[in-house]
Amino acid sequence: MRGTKLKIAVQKSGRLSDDSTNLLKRCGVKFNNGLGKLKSEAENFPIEIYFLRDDDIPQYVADGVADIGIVGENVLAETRQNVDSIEKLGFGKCRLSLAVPKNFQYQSIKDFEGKRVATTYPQIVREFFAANNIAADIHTISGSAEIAPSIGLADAICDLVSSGSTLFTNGLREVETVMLSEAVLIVRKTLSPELQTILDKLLFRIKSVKAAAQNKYILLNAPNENLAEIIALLPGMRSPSVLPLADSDWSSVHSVINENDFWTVVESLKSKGAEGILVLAIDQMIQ
Ligand code: PRT
Ligand code: ZN
Repeated sequence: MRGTKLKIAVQKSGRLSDDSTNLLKRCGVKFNNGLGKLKSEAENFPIEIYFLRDDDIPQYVADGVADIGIVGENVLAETRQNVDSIEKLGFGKCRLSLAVPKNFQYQSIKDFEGKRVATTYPQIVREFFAANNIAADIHTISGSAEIAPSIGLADAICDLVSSGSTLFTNGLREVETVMLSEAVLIVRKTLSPELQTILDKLLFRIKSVKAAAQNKYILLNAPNENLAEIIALLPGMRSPSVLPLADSDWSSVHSVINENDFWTVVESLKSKGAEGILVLAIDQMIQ
């Protein structure tokens, strides 16, 4: 494809890589992301994909090497580049937390006063302590913060946590959450009108994919005597579709429900006599 292209930076290999490329693919963008590729051109959408280390993405976007990027909010906060974060993407969820050895008698954040804290996020941690009026000694390390206390390098750490099992296996206990994070779409400060048009199209698709992921399509058979109550349980996008069944005492009801309410709604539907409940994933949801 010729003409103006929007350049998007995604993580080359790591925790955000698969989710980032899958998101683009679900937006209908076709490209080849074969191993070792640094750059790929989409076949059917005016974008070019750059595969980079996550820490470099904010700066590349700020400098205009890329127009947009997908990166964790933690990396964005640490690198403090002048870019706009325009959409949360719902994956790469984690938290940046302070953790102490299990035998540390922790009572409050004041216990960090004068302590050595190892982290790969010095800027965020420094700001957090400053905001809480704590003078701690921050040791910047480049990785594996969780081993710092056991080798005597620090009294505590500040690192990303998702399941908590890394902290647990290293004899550490999470005591304070410094920030919550997930992957976000970042954009450089000024885009030409052509690039903005491409971004608006992509963003529209991203929002549809996100909405679809949060919702399910549900079909069921409802006894007509309870139809009103069953419809009330299923608000749908506007309202549920109701079709007559060959058996005149029953109707088929189609609707969309939010994943979070899913099990509660299904239980209520069953208690109202709903049968043959089918639940389907939605590919895209255009709103
Ligand atoms: O090579 P590159 O620099 O691109 O990658 P990277 O090694 O710096 O980053 P990567 O791939 O590990 O993480 C990319 C992004 O994923 C992070 O910036 C976060 O936004 C997000 N993310 C989500 C996480 C985690 N969850 C996570 N659990 N990043 C790292 N971890 C690590 C954490 O540092 C700790 O070592 O996983 C361990 C803890 O996990 P649990 O499940 O044991 O608690
Ligand atoms: Zn990194």
